[in-house]
Amino acid sequence: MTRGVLIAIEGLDRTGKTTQTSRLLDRLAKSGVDATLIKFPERTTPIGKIINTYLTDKAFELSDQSAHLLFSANRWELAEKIKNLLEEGRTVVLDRYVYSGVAYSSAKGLPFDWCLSPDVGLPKPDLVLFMKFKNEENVTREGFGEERYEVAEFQQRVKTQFEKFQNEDNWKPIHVDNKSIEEVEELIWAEYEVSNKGGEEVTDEGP
Ligand code: DGP
Ligand code: NA
Ligand code: NA
Repeated sequence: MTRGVLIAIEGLDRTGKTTQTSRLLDRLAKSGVDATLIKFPERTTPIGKIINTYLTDKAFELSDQSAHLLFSANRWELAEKIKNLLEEGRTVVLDRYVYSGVAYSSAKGLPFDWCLSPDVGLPKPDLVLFMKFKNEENVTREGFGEERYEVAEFQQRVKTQFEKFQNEDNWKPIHVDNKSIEEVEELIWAEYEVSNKGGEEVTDEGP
């Protein structure tokens, strides 16, 4: 059986990732692809509950290193599930992944390679769709500022760290400036189709 495709959607806060991951899921379902959505941080697991408190309660103190390792551990909580889904041939869509892990923590000043190391060994995405804004439009979106990292100046530093991944072979920027939700959906679908053609088996003849 062909292994499923692993897709991650990445970007700063309030850039439309959650809207677009759910649209991608709908679209995959309509084209007959069995896909599962996993959102990181997954706030309902034992470690995810601590992360949720950290993000929503600005008085909850945790060293930057501890926070970093918890976010990574949260991905490891789901690693086996992701691997199994892919082995069963299912497509898995991730709303944030290791790239957020490195970008947010290295933006605080932790060394980039140190940030990467606890995530080594997690399943590697075939495709990373990076929601890319030229301007900092995200900071003016409704709800911005509610959680710990939603501070304009910090988002700018996270953006700089995310861009260090731009030469990775799986990295595809989605230029979202001035685009409607529908237009962004089309851009994402087009990237999915291009990447999927590369790995697809040609089966135009019956068995
Ligand atoms: P979200 O639920 O997608 O809005 O994510 C919550 C916040 O957590 C958001 O500001 C991004 C941040 N975040 C996500 N993953 C990680 C991570 O692995 N490490 C750190 N430090 N922050 C992360
Ligand atoms: Na957020
Ligand atoms: Na989100």
